[in-house]
Amino acid sequence: MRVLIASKNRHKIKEIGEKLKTLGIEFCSLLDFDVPEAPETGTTFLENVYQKSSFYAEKLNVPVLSDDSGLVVEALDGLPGVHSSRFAGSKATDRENLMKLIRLLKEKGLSESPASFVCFMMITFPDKKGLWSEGVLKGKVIVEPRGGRGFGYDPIFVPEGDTRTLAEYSTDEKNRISHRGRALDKIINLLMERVR
Ligand code: ITT
Repeated sequence: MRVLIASKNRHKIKEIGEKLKTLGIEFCSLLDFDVPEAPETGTTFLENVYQKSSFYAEKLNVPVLSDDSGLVVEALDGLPGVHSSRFAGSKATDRENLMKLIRLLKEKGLSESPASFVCFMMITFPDKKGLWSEGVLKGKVIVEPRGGRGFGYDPIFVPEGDTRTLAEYSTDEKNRISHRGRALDKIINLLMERVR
C-alpha cells in the first residue's frame, strides 16, 4: 500500500514517514505533487483533518493520511489551538508564533501555563471511507525558550514529568511520546485491522 501524507511540513513528513517505513508502508507527500492546497477552514482539529483528507483522496485517488495539530494553552483559553501555525499572521515563522505566545503569557504576568499538544489524524480512502485517531501530550509552556531540535513551539514546551523542553529531545525520543506519535500508533492499528 502507498499512502500520501497530506503535508508539506518536512518535520512532520519525517516523523510520520519514519514510522510508516518501519511497518513497510510506502509513502509520498504533498512535496511530490503539484496540487492546489486543500481548504483548512474548520474550527476544530477534526473538521480540518476531514477537509484535508477527503480533498486529496478525491483529487489523487490514493489513500490519504492527514493530520492537524496544535498547541492548546490553558491560560490563553485554548489558543493558539487550530491557529497554531498562523498564530502571528498568515506567513508567520515558527519563531514569530512562539514569540507572540510568550508575549501574551508575560502580559498576563505569567512565566508558565499548563498546555497540551494535540494531534488528530485521518486516513481517507478513495471510496471516501475513513479512519481517525487522536493523540495528546500534556505538559506546560514556559517563557524562556530552550533547545535547538524539533520545530514550532518545541523550545517552550516541557512534557509532564520532565524538566527539558521538547527541543532538547532527540527525534526518536520525541516520536515515542509525542501527540503525533500517539495518534499515528492508534491510526496504524486501525489501518492494520482494516487490511487484515
Ligand atoms: P501542514 O498543514 O502542511 O501539515 P503545518 O505546519 O501548517 O503543516 P498544522 O496545520 O498541523 O501543520 O499546524 C500545526 C502547528 O502547530 C505547527 O506549525 C506548529 O506551530 C504547531 N505544532 C504542531 N505539532 C508540533 C510539534 O510536535 N512541535 C512543535 N510545534 C508543533
